[in-house]
Amino acid sequence: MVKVTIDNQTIMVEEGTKIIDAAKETGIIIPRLCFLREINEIGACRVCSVEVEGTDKLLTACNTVVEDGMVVKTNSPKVRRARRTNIEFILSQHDFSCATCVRSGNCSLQEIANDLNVDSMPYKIKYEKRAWNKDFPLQKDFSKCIKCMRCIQVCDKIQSLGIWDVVNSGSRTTVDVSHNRQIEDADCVLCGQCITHCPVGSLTTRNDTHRVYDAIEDENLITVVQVAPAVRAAWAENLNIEEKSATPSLMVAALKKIGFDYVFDTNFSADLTIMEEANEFLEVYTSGGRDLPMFTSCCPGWVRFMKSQYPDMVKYLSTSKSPQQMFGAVAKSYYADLLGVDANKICCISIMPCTAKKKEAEIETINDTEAQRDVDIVITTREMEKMIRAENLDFSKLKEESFDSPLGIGSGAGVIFGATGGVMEAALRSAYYFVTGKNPDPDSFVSVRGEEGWRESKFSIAGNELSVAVVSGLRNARELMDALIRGEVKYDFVEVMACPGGCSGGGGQPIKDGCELAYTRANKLYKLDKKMYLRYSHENPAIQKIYSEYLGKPNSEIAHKLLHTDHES
Ligand code: HC0
Ligand code: SF4
Repeated sequence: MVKVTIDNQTIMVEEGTKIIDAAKETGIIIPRLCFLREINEIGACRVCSVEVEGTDKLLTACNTVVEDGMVVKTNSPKVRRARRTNIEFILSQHDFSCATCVRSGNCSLQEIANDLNVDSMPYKIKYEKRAWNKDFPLQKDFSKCIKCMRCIQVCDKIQSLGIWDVVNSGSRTTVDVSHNRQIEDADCVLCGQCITHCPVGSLTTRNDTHRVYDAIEDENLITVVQVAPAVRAAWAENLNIEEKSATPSLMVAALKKIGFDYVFDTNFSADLTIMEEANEFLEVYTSGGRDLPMFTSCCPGWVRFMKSQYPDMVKYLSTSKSPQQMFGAVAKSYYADLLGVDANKICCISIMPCTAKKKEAEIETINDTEAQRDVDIVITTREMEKMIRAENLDFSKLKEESFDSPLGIGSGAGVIFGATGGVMEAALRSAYYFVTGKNPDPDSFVSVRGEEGWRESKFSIAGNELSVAVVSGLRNARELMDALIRGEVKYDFVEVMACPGGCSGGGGQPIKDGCELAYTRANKLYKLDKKMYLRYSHENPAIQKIYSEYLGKPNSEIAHKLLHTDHES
């Protein structure tokens, strides 16, 4: 232990503690901008500067380790002046048109500038302008980049992709796509982790809300919206609604106010995915002779990763489409028939916690052969939040509403898709039933849950030994793939989600700078599952009905046409 005095308060802390953490123990939160714990502790923004007795220079609290006897001042006049100047420098290279910025009200730079009472700009403002492909789901605005390096580090350390790098020098230094590539050629998987870790509005998602409004206004279109599992765990985080009131049913009510004709649930098609994927897995497993596992394919970030990093392994992906795409395919066939309308009258909109889903919906070969898109428009949870805000609702007066039927009926197994391990757990609940004819205890497979980036479990179902793995975060996925290829590990079934923690930590989710909320949200999903009457995908009556009336059985010819895809084409 070492002794440190911070703002006249002396405490003992463990050796190796950083000043920023020691200060926290004394109740002082040192402001920070570029800091991301264990990912970006480089002191680039110098906002966390502090005075240390015996040194003339100010030191950065995020990466300076305390020494025995150190005396630190975290808010002296010298510190305040330096912080202010640093922020003014950063602002001098930043387009601070806050009123039109997507991060206004949720921007760490805006907040710190306000906290430091920056009320005028002593420096000339000059920011970088560069072109960007406006159609790409991930958008970069160079005029707002503050060169904090977070995106570079998250992409490199968490996702092992290295899409971003520092370019140019001197006052023109900025962050751009690495190796002089265009973003669309750079193997970006669109997980959006750089967006959720950007402290300002430099990295954002393409705004598709205008297209949604146009569809709602178009009297010739029927708007059918699906809401992904993980959205319900996060939708109200930045909406100032008490947590216990922020139910999925209140979210449905808010969506109805926006004017969608039908509000449905991706949980329905998550259940459908389980029917197809669990049966596909059992077919692969029982046919034997395979030395490699079947991989889940519902995360488009992971599928993009597989295609660019391990193209020879793409054939091991499940051919089942993701729930998002299955929903669209069913909405424009089965549901169009139920409504008695032409499929082209239906505009299918998804609300997803994900940036990559925007691109998944655009993959030509994923769509049904009738030359129409399964899903027409994808917006993220954050875009939905903006649309809800625009309704000016008094949530205390808003009455809860249920999802519409039948594509709004989902099981608890569908709900947990939004957490890492959820697809595996849901698939095992039903695979057990398909093999034995009996339901397992719904909590039989909870060992696949957890916060480790790479987890393994073994199960025995009717004498069949199953070895499964669950991975989230692409660095973990890369390690697993390399270990599989080297023959160091062997699994039958592997679930991969690109975002750490799965979709609940997705790149389209609400941003709370500095907070990693994936597992808090996952726990909300587990609680919802636990409370549900339906906990097995195969018991969902709407699923049983669509098979008896339309699809026949899992993996039938029509199921294949609508619900499966060839990732290699
Ligand atoms: Fe997910 Fe999904 S669980 S990928 O994270 O499978 O986006 O929530 O909608 O499609 O269901 C995202 C979330 C989904 C899909 C589902 C899967
Ligand atoms: Fe999208 Fe979920 Fe995959 Fe992240 S984990 S890329 S949010 S589907």
